Amino acid sequence: MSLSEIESQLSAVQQRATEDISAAARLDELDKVRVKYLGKKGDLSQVLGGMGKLSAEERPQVGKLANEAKTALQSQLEARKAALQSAAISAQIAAETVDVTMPGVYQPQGRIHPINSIIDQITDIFVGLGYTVAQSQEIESDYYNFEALNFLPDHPARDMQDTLYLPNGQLMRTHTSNTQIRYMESNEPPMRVLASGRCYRRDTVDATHAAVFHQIEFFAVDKSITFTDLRGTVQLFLEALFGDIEVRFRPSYFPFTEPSAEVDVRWQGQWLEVMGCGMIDPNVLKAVGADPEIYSGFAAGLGVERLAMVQSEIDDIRRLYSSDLRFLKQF
Ligand code: 2NL
Repeated sequence: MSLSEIESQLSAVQQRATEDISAAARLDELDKVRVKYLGKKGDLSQVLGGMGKLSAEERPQVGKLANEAKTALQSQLEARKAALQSAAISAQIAAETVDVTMPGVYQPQGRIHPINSIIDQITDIFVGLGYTVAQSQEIESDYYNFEALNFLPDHPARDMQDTLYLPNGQLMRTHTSNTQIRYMESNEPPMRVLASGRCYRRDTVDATHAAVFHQIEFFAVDKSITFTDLRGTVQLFLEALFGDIEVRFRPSYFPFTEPSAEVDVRWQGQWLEVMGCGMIDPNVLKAVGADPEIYSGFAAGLGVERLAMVQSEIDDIRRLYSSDLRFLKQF
């Protein structure tokens, strides 16, 4: 190749490279262009490969031209690279820009459901008295739901329970007392415990009955617990919950307490039944391994829905489970 041929090839390579550089739309494309023209086996090297036949005077001229072409292409590559990088950053900034004038997404404020709210209030009262909070399973065996609680197989009170039985012989607990039996089995007196949770019954749902409901029970076992302790605890609890209020005890019957009582509060001029209670039956203490000659205890239970309905003047238990925001917003 002659000097003029090499010169014209060099300028042709340079022109194509310049076009390819400006056409590269991405950084990886640009790098391919760099390799194609300036790489070891690139177009520029190929042209210089033809230098072999030139004379000693001509070679430095070609070398100079080749260097100039190389430097020019390198600076074009750098400029294009910088332009592509800044375009990429601008695009990213544009994509991530927060439009502060856009209207906000309405996120209504949640609130505590009246059932949970009353459980929280009652829990706070008893924690303040030094009670431990306990919970246990809702699927239970006959033993923990009935037998340990002194419901004998032929006991009429057992028929009073409309229980949901499972195919495997277990049942849905009808009260939270299983928690207390389990707690007493694995702890030694003295103890003061509050149990709360969901309970189940097989019942037709109406304004005052739900198939799933909540119960709270509390109990104390120690060496000299008396009915007076029960009377005082119930009074203190109801006053903490309802304010200054009249409380009366009526004799009653439960299989698991003896003696037993039902508790009424005077509410808007009426006596309203709010809970049941009594001294833990010696048979229940025996079932959990506590000697009734040494220990005694009291226990009480209340229906949470009923208490919420009294406290908040709710006329139908089903409102508590309707998920109707117009209702729930009032609490
Ligand atoms: C009611 C009455 C009551 C109890 C629950 C209880 C638990 C154990 C031992 C003795 Cl493990 N008693 N609980 C006692 C008396 C009444 O609930 O009307 N509940 C809605």
